[in-house]
Amino acid sequence: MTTNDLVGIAQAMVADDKGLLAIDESIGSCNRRFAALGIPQTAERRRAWRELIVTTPGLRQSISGAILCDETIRQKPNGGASFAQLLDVAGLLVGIKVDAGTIELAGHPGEKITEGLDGLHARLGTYVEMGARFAKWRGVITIESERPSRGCVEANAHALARYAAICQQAGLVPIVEPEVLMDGTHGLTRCAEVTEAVLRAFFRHADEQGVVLEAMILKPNMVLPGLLSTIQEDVDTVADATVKCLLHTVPASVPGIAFLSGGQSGELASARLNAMNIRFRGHLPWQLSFSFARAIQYPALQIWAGHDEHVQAAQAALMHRARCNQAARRGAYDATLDVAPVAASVQ
Ligand code: 5MM
Repeated sequence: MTTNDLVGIAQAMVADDKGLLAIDESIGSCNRRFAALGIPQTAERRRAWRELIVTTPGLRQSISGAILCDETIRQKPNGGASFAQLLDVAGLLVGIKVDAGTIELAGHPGEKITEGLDGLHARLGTYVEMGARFAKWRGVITIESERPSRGCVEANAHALARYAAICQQAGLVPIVEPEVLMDGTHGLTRCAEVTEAVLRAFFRHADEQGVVLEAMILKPNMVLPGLLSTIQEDVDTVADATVKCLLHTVPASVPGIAFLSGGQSGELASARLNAMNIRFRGHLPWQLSFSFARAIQYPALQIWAGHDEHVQAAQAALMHRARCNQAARRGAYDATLDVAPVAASVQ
């Protein structure tokens, strides 16, 4: 895989107003979401849910690629082909989450560092053989009165940059996901300050580690007030603050920015992405896209609820959210039409 090949894959990941579908929840995260809906927390039900998603008819019209987790890429869907083969047949690029999750950052109580750099190059080789074309690593940053610390921001930025360089060496396009969490009472301005600091630190480390910016995708949070903030700014204010933050920090060589949804509702995530594209499309150096998990998977997961007889209705709901987000990339999302049409038909 040459650097030019990687650049081509990165561009394809954000081409044609499509976006990425994150179905890479770790076993623990997936089980938590299943438990809330009374779905059995088994490898078989996790496989069935992921198979429902990747076999959704027409997914390729709105989605360029899907991010799997280690369990899923090794599972065999019912038809016998691998998930990577299913995605390939469906016309989607195969991605893989390669971080090993977060632990408490030593010396920084309450803050997290992401693990997984040891042995990463060898693991990536296995994923390439399985059909993966891109990878993903998430760093987690919390906002509180004295947090994040400089040590936490620097450690996570360094890990993300090392991961990205190793991916490119192994022939995978890295998705770099530094997530500033929405949890807390902080306001929009504080989120903007922290997000700017985190992105600045990442691109400084990326430069030092030799990351080819043209061959990566950034997956940041939007700039939002904390969930418990008493002031919740409107969609246009969020759009302006987010784009301003990105213009301050993200080099023009990066081909695309694919947002995480972070716990926003599907409708709000679409509306905010839509507002960014209405206000700035054609005036930005990078594509503004999406790499949502919850904001695409809900309400399809609620409709499915673990029942095979609900598969078609759940796929229709999933496709609806995928189309809404593609429309948002064009600045053509109409929130007044965003009623999940199949939800009422499921008991
Ligand atoms: C922030 O989470 C990522 C995007 O999902 P949302 O759009 O729902 O915020 C997501 O890709 C996440 O990184 C994966 O689900 C893996 O998370 P865990 O914690 O399960 O490793």
